[in-house]
Amino acid sequence: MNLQLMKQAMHLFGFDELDCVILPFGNGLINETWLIKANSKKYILQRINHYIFKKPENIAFNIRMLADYFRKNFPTYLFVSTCTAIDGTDLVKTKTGYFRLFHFVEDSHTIDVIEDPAQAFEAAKQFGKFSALLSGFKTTDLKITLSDFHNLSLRFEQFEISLKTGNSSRILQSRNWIYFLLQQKNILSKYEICKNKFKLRCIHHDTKISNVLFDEYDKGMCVIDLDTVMPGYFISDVGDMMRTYLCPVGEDEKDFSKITIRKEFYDALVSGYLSEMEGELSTNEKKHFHYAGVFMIYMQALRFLTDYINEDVYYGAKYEGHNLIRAGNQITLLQKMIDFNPG
Ligand code: GN1
Ligand code: MG
Repeated sequence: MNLQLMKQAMHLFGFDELDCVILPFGNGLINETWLIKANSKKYILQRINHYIFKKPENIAFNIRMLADYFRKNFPTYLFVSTCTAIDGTDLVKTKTGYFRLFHFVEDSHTIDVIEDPAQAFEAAKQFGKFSALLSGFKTTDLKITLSDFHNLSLRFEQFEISLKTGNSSRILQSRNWIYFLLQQKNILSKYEICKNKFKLRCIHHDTKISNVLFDEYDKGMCVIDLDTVMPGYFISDVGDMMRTYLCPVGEDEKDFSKITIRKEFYDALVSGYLSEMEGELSTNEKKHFHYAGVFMIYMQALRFLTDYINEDVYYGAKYEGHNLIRAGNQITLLQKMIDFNPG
């Protein structure tokens, strides 16, 4: 994107655009992020993808409400809130979309690839802490920023629709994986039975490792990227951690022989999460840790394959067949997760 457009956004936050050094930052698939250096301080500027988040003001509303709640009830909790623009809002609208700005948390860093079980423990502890501290918050006060985001029934339905309306040569090309995913429909049946027994909580819904800030000693500081904080079930957060922490390679890896489940990371993740959520989760919920992983990996495999069949309209593709690779990667991981015995 044209640097001038980000500079215009910074201007609306009261910065002299000539003072701003702008660098691309992070690797999210949906929003765009930059690191800004200005007045010898660092900031994070983000443009919200408003084709996906159709009401970005709902995100801003939720972040404000959460910030107020933490300030009042847990003043020492590190909550990364947004900077206020000149017009008093925390979300500015320009011709090219909606921008918001965060202070960069000094002495913090993020991790892109998880290499040590201690990092899994720390991250899971931070996501657990986030939901545990918010257990007194009225979940339904949160606005829905993406409806049915982790509703597996809907994701399955969208997959079925793509099989009727999607690109027919891509359907033919993916037939083995389509068949595999249709055969795993028992994961959906289990979700439909279980979900009503799980408590509706404040759930982050995007618990990948790069959404945790670590300090210089590699201790977790807090969670970031709060766009999808909504009422939900713990299986979303625990499951997405399993999807992204247990395997030594990420969802873009083409060599599927590298896909494995690392038990020591599983154990660290579960104990990190329980170190904050033990007293919150019901006995029934605690029996569903392994299922959480299966649930989220299945959903992501369905989403990637649906997008491939629909010609990459949602995730985009860096090369022809990218979403097919991602789907195959997640299907391989799903099979490994199903076979994995946590002991
Ligand atoms: C998207 O943009 P990013 O990378 O934070 C997606 C997640 C997927 C993830 C897969 C709003 O997250 O649900 O798990 O890609 N977010 C949205 O990499 O769809
Ligand atoms: Mg995200």
